[in-house]
Amino acid sequence: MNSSVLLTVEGEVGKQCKLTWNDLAAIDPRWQMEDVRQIDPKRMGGAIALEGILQLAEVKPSAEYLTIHSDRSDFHASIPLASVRDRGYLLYRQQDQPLETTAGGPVRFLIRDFAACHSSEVDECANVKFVDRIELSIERGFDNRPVDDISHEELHQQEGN
Ligand SMILES: Nc1nc2c(c(=O)[nH]1)N[C@H]1C(S)=C(S)[C@@H](COP(=O)(O)O)O[C@H]1N2
Ligand SMILES: [Mo]
Repeated sequence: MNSSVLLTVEGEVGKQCKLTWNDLAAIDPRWQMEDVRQIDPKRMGGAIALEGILQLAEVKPSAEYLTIHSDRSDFHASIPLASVRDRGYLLYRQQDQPLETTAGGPVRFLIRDFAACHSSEVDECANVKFVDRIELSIERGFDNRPVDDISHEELHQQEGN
């Protein structure tokens, strides 16, 4: 498990990355947050700051958008990179174990001070679960977050996505 690729970082980067759990855990401690309860009391576990991942991948100045993909569950959010650069995190661990699927694992995006669902681009819906790919791009990428209360409600009725 610890040697399988959990997260691909691609697009407007100098170095495309395919990261395992061990790679995430080995990122400089200055980017590691031990307990995300400090930014969201509903969540538990350890996270890595988005900025740590961006530096690892040598993000290019041309990157304007960040698209967080869960290809496995077909859920995707694309937001202006500048709007989350200093407040985006990737939750990936519970002590020394991978984050469980029930918590959105093995990798889950989490934004500090997100807005209510579909009240702004950077909303709770952008806290993508089961993230497998992060894409940096010049133009806005694919986004299939629910756009209104009805589609949002339908989404929440579905089990396990
Ligand atoms: N992969 C995936 N991530 C997702 C969703 C989803 O359906 N699939 N729903 C989003 C929406 S609309 C919201 S409001 C939050 C809800 O997070 P929670 O279930 O942990 O409260 O997750 C977001 N992340
Ligand atoms: Mo949402």
